[in-house]
Amino acid sequence: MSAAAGRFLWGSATAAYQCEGAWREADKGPSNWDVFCHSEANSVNPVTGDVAADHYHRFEEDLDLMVAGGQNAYRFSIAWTRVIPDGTGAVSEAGLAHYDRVIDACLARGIEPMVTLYHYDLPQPLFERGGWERRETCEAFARYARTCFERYGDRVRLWLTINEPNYDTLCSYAIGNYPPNVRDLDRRWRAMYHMLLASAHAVREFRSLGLSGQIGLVSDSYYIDTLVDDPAYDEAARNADLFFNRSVNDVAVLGTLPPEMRERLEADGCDTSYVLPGDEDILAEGRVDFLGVNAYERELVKPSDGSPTNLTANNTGRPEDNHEKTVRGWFTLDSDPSVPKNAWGMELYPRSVYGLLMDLREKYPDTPVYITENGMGYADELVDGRVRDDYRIEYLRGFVEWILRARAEGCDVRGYFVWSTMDLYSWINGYRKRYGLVYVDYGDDCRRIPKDSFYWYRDMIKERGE
Ligand code: BGP
Repeated sequence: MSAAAGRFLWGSATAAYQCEGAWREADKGPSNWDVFCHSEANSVNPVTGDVAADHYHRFEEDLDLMVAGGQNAYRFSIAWTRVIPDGTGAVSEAGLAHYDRVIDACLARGIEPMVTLYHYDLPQPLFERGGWERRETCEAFARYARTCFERYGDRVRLWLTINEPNYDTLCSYAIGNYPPNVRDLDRRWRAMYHMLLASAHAVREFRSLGLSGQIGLVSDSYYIDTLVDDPAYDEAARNADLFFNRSVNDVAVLGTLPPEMRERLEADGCDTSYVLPGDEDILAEGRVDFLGVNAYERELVKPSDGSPTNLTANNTGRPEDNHEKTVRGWFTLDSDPSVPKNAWGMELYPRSVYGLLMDLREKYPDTPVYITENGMGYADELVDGRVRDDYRIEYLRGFVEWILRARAEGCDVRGYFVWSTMDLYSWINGYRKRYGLVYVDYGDDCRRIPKDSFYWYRDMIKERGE
């Protein structure tokens, strides 16, 4: 039994491509993000994760800081391209050995490792053959997952299959700001379906090995809210819930596509021929033990007037740079002028997590939840050797309060992970947008400097931790 078993987990999170760097070290193969970042398509903030926060070389220092910060858990992802460099071929002993060292370094420090198998970075050869639009990727993922379970299953108690099927595919295939930069909802639903199927395959592999740990999926889930209480708004909220939440969570937790999902897609003229006979058994057997929830903001909606729904992403912090993509009339996004937002348009509304947890308890009463990400992006500045990020402390404190309240009222929440452990590459947002509890001075050899929020988190865990 690992050090933190049974305790509430207070940790922080990262993802391989965003922090490791070492993009060509040992046997590592290229991922879609390596290639995209080096291409002309990467034009909004044209930087790469080649070095990122150099976590590949500094994970021990980062784990030492986590210990100093009172944290008892670390969520990180394995780069598929280190373990199986081309996605489907030979397994790399060097790649496997790297994560042996990371996992062992966690355990030696009393830190519970929570391992994500897939966090946006797909081996480039699989990507070039159609990526998540193809079933072949599900099978390749199952093999990769099994390789990791066999190697680390004796030490890792908490596994996560795939990070954010909803948000990842929205960005990659609907908004089009992530590779492959497609704007086509049909292709988006297909890719997301295959991610969910791949997750179910991995869960089945996990079960077949009879390991003692638990396995979940990470879902970016939203408290769906309206400013007006009337039937038309309620319907918009139900549609948005299906679109953002149930399309992933019902599949992962209940093991089945919501029946109205397929009807709705077909009514929209979407092709659903990728759903094959026999899949329902795979999905049913691939139900998760727990749900990882990335909770940042709510989705505020109002009725659609029949015109297409706008989905927006902002990667620069400049409102004029919103990317928009339309969905066929399910709901319209609303805005509440009384709620503050950060520079990238994210609502700063901690109460949303309470509504979300209550909703998850109602829908999936037997499924424990971990908040696998929550954090605030800000263009932090290092002034006289210190980052005074009171804005972040206020946001995180609000979330912690509402989570603990939901827990006290019976929600089975078992852990909380701040995004992110240290500053890292923020996808298309580049490096200016920082989330870390620890500042990374990119101009000074990636020197680490704990921010005020790091100390606040340490003291809060001491006071509130169980
Ligand atoms: C989540 C992702 C993370 C992280 C975070 C912040 O959706 O799982 O990888 O990046 O969001 O988002 P961003 O960096 O785009 O601001």
